[in-house]
Amino acid sequence: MTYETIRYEVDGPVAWLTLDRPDSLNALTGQLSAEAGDAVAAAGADDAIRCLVITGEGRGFCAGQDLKDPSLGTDLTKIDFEGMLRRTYNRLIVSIVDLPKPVVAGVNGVAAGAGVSLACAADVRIVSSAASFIQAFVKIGLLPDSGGNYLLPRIVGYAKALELSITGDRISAEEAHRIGLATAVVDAESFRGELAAYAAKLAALPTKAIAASKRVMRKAQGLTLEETLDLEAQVQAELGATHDFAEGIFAFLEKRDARFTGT
Ligand code: LHQ
Repeated sequence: MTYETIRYEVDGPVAWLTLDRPDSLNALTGQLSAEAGDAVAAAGADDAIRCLVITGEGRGFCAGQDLKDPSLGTDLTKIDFEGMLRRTYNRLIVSIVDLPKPVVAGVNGVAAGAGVSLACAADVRIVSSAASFIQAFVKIGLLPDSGGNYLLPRIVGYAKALELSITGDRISAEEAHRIGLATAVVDAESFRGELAAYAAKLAALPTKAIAASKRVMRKAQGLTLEETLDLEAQVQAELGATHDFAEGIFAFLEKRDARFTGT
């Protein structure tokens, strides 16, 4: 697929998916969602990729749905919300959450509406000091979508997620960090370098163990303690057969840094 609204670049073991519609603060169109979905799948299919970064070009991370997208039609009261969400956003969000490798949202600037959900679908959020978050849906009479009712409460807790969703108040990067939405806040000047360093750090870790943590912790949200213990025992047995487990043990015994390969 040729990309017109995103860029997909590979730098060693890290793939960079950059939303590339800076004039609209990287607002989402059907085309952008399709291209992003294709890029996420490409990162998933390439064993050499051990971390995916999702970030935005220009001063925005993602302003949510492009409210000027001609494909919405001329009569906005007639939007096929259900079909549109199922076809585009829903698939993209699940593909990111399910990606069996770490995903870093590099929140370079404002995230609004579905842009907040996109950031929440990543495993961690490295946030520029110039960024902010706004659950903008309520300002246009909608409820959070793209997983906003599932992901955000799991990150910041029910009360704060509900407050942000029903007020539509904008919060700063520092506030996002205080409530646990931002994993780290980085000075805007050094953002790109620190984001790359964070991604490189994740890419050097045992990828299969990370994939297992993502899968099991998500699944455990709907399991009992006993079911979770069972699942952990089963998946730990699988990880025990990986190269990276053996390498981790040898490195510990030999008092050296481990060289994980993601296998
Ligand atoms: C935009 C947008 C945008 C187009 C900024 N669209 N151009 C799912 C299914 C179906 C339909 C509906 O929605 C959904 C899910 C959703 O995501 S709903 C939420 C949609 N997003 C919003 O409501 C956010 C709208 N944007 C804003 O509130 C502000 O732009 C924010 C707070 C993000 C940033 O404010 P500022 O920093 O003051 O920037 P700005 O407003 O001046 O925007 C810069 C440009 O970007 C401007 O264009 P212009 O040609 O005037 O310079 C905006 O029109 C454009 N832009 N967001 N979502």
